Amino acid sequence: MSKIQLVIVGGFLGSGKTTAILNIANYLVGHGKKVGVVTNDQGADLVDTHFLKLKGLTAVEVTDGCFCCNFDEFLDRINKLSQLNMPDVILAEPVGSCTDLIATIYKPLNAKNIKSIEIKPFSVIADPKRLKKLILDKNSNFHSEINYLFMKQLEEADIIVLNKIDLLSKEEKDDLIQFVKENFKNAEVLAVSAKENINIDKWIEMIFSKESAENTLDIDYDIYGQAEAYLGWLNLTATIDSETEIDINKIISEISDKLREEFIKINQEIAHFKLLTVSGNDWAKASISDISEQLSFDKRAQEISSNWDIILNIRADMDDQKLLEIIKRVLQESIEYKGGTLSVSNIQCFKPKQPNPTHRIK
Ligand SMILES: Nc1nc2c(ncn2[C@@H]2O[C@H](COP(=O)(O)OP(=O)(O)OP(=O)(O)O)[C@@H](O)[C@H]2O)c(=O)[nH]1
Ligand SMILES: [Mg+2]
Repeated sequence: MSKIQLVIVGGFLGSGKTTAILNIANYLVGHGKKVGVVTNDQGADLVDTHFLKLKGLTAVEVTDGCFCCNFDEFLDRINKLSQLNMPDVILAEPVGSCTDLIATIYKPLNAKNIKSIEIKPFSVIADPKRLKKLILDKNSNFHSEINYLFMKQLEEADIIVLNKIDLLSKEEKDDLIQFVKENFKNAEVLAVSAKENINIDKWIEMIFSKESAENTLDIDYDIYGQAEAYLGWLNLTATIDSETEIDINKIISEISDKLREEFIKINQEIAHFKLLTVSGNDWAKASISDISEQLSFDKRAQEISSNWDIILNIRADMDDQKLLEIIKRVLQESIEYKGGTLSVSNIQCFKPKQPNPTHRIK
């Protein structure tokens, strides 16, 4: 029996992991491979899992903590995917606040000597604008511990994938590639656009032709834990009902405009805000991965409807209770004051716990 190839795609919140995974999966499926995806989050009710399923992929999730702290659940999901569709390739997306995966996933998996799995090199995606703000210009609103986490994520990469190059000039792109090459000498560096499908084939070739160097990070878990603790986390599922038909694209834009205004007012940074709405077969998805940037729609709804399911995930450098207060106000102003009814079925709001990996092998 041939081995399942396990491809892990990490990187900071909002860097483009899910977009890239979708593109890699489409490419592989187009080349006759069977693919499964494992998503991951500190909470439940994930935009990513729903989105990938809407796109026709088989996706399962590890919730309520990162892969490293839920190693057995991670293995269990790989087994589940094997039973569901015997994939040739499993693409796994660790939560964007997680690092140290070589020591906590790669090495433990190898130590277990699981015959059915072959683990491929570790790709870490970087959003170039965030990279510039955090490391090059050092002018981000994030706490310095979050910058540390961002750096550590890149340090352990076998392949650093500079994403979103469609948003850069040639000069900006060349400067950033040079910077990454000079500062992260252990990694291969590749510039791509996951959204515009630029260089995804080159990346896939790199993933399947190389092995991980498995360089264990030198990392201070107190700083790493503090970085995670600074991140307010909010996952919400709800339905919006109205007596009249709703243009959900307009509501999504209003929610995000108000949210950005609130963050700009208090000078705090969003790591990633993403929202998925579904009504029958129609759906919309949008996200903000930096307060200085406008909302970006991955897909707009095609129709108007009086009833929408909504999943909202937000991660920000903000106290969780303050984040909850802001979200409640924003939703009230964008939905309830406009005559809609918001019925919340689940809401989780917290700070991630101190990372405590199941295994850590230096
Ligand atoms: N312009 C541009 N936008 C991109 C690209 N890749 C991703 N995005 C956008 O960036 C936003 C975040 O992308 P995701 O794929 O959700 O990022 P992620 O890393 O999975 O985010 P988390 O799971 O929350 O950590 C979305 O709005 C994407 O459409 C790209 O290559 N170019
Ligand atoms: Mg994602």
